[in-house]
Amino acid sequence: MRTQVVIVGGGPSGLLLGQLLHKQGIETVLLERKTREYVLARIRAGILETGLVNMMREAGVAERMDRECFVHHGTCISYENEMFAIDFHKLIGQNVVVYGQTELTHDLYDAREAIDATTVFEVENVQIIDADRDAPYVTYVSGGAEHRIDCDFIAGCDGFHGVSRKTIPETVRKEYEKIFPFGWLGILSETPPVHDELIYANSTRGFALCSMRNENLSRYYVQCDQTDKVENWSDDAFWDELKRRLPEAIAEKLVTGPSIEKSIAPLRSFVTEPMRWGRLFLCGDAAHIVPPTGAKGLNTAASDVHYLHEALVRFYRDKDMGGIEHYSEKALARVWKAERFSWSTTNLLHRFPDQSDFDLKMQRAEIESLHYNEIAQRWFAQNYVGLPY
Ligand code: RFL
Ligand code: PHB
Repeated sequence: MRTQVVIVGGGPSGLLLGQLLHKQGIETVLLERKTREYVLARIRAGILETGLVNMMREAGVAERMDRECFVHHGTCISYENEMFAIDFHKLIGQNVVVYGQTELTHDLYDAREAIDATTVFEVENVQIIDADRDAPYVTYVSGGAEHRIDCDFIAGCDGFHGVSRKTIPETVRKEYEKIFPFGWLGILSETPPVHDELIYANSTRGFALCSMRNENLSRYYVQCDQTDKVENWSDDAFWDELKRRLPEAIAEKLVTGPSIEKSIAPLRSFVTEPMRWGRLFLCGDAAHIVPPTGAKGLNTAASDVHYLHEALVRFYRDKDMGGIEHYSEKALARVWKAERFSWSTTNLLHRFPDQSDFDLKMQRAEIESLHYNEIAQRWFAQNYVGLPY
C-alpha cells in the first residue's frame, strides 16, 4: 500500500490532522492500536481554546460542537472560604468552550468514516522505518499478518506511550521531565454542576477542581497521593473529601450521586526535542505532556496539528520545505509557554509533601495577587484562553 501521510495514533491529534489534510486533498492512512470504542471510553479534556474550536470548524466537523458546547467567559479560584472569578471576557475579550474530548473524538471518527479514509484499528507492532531517508515506510501487524505502507511522511500522534518518539535515536533526542508528587482522582457523575464556571480550589487538604460536561454531567477532581488506588475511594469518600476542599457556600450546594467513571491520573511535565526527525513529525502527547491544571494538553496538541498541517500543505501545494524545516522550532516555542503555565498553576494550587511554612506563605501571596491585581489576572486569562498560534 502507498499513501502520502501515515498517521500513527487515532486520538484527537491524529484524527484532526487527517481531517484537515483531507480538506486539502492530501491522503492519509491512520493506524490505531486500540478499538474505536476503547478510544471513545477515555474521559479526558473538557476545555477547548478558540484556536482548537476554529480548527474543528476549518475541518468541517464543528456542527455538533457548535450546537452543544458551552461558552465560558471566565473561571473561579478558591482558597479556603474565599473565592474570586477571573473574567476572561471582561479582561481580554476572549473565552473558552466546554466540550468533552470524548465528544470531539467521536465527531472526528464519524467525519473520517464519512470521507472513507483508511483507518486500521487494533494494529500491533507498528515500526517506522527510514524516517531519516527519502523513502520512509511503516510496517504493522493486523489480523495476524504483517503489512507495509510506503509514504512521504509519518505523523507520530500516538501519545506518550507510543512508538514514534522512541523511533528518534537517543543521540538526537533530548527529554525534559518533571514528575509531580501527587495525582488527580477524577469522577464523572450525572449530577448538575455545582457552579456555572469551573472552580479551581486550593485548600489545606489539597487541590480540587469542579468541572462539567453539560447541565447534568459533572466532572470533579481531588488531588490524591501518587500511589493511591481507585479502589480506596468509595463515592461517599470522594464527595466528603471534595466538600472539605471547597468554600462552605459551594460545598452546601454540591449535588452528589453515583459516579459513572472514576480514575486516577498522574501529574507530569514532559517535553522531547526535536519534534521532527527527517520525515517523521511528533505531534501532541507523543512529544509533550502537561499536568492538567491549566487545561492545556489537548489544546497544545491542537497547536502542533496547526503547524504540521500548514507545513504539509505548503509542501504539497507549493513544493516549499520551509514549514517542514521549521515545524519543530515553531511548535516547541508554543509548547514551552503552555508547559510554563501548566507548571505554574500546578505549583500555585496544590499542596506539596515537602512544602515549608515559608512556601505556603509564598503560595498564598501569589494567589492573593491573582485575586486583587488586574495585571496578574490578564496574564492568567491570556494563558488560559490560549496564546496565539
Ligand atoms: P492521545 O489522546 O493519547 O492519543 C494517542 C493515540 O495513539 C494510540 N497509540 C497507538 N496507535 C498505534 N500504534 C501505537 N504503537 C500506538 N500507541 C498509542 C493510542 O491508543 C491513542 O488512541 O494523544 P493526542 O491525540 O496527542 O491527544 C492528547 C490529549 O489526549 C491530551 O493532551 C489531553 O487529554 C490532556 N488533558 C486535557 N487537555 C486539555 O487541553 N484540556 C483539559 O481540560 C484536559 N484535561 C487531560 C485532562 C488529560 C487527562 N488525563 C487522563 C491524562 C484531564 C485528564 C484527567
Ligand atoms: C475537565 O473538565 O476534565 C478539566 C477541566 C479543566 C482542567 C482539567 C480538566 O484544567
